[in-house]
Amino acid sequence: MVAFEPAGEKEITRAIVGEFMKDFQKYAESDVIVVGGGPSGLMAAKGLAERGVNTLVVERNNYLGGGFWIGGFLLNKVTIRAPAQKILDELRVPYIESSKGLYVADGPHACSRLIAAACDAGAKILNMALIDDIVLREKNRVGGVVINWTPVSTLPRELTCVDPVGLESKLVIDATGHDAAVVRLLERRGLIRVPGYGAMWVERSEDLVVEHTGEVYPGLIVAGMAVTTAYGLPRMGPTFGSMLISGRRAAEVAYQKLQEL
Ligand code: 48F
Repeated sequence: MVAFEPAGEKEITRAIVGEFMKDFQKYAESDVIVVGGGPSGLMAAKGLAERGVNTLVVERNNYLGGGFWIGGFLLNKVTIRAPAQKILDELRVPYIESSKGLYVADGPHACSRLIAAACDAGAKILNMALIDDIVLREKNRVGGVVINWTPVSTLPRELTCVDPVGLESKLVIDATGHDAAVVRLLERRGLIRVPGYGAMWVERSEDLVVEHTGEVYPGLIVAGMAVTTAYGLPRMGPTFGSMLISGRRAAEVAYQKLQEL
């Protein structure tokens, strides 16, 4: 027989609310907010948190990982082209070489290890929260994001109107995948032109994504597939090497910018 400690409903509720609010108080102001918890966002958050940067990941779903669980066509094998398999080595994800320089791993294994690595590094995660708008400061520099609970976005306006809340940060990273949701918010305000991503061409896309990862607008860094949308680059389909390397690069760029602020 197992005898559990006598903690009831009220203690459980207080534990959840108390700890959540402690984090929320602190992360109302972060060094970096990463929007989107897919492979690029998680790599960016991991890289920053490892350097001691206060990093908050805002993710609209109740899970993390984005497209990294499934390798395409509902099949859960993920592919990675060299040299990105070195990141799988660092994450201790097993893989096989399927053809020269092309590696295959199990999506759930790779994705869960990456999530754990970002959390182990100290990145904080806010789930079920959607980016609703952007905070702009002097000279229209990005200074944070406006968020609302994901379920609020599905409520009919005539039923209720729930104001969002604002979070401040020194930098924001748009890692929202094809949507490039933060970049699109700037476009909506006429501050940036967004060409949208081009047709599939993996051998060109991966190199270009890494090359273009960086500050797309003052205070806003773009990573992962959002880079293709922001710069009109070809899409790449189901391969993830450049997502991981782009996320790592976004962390390096953000860290450098933080030193200069
Ligand atoms: O789509 P996603 O995995 O983006 P990524 O890191 O990787 C792309 C690949 O998965 C794949 C590909 C290349 O391999 O073509 O698509 O660039 O993860 C994006 C995350 O952002 C969240 C979304 O739920 C997902 O977890 N997200 C998207 N829009 C918002 C958001 C938003 N407005 N607010 C908060 N989270």
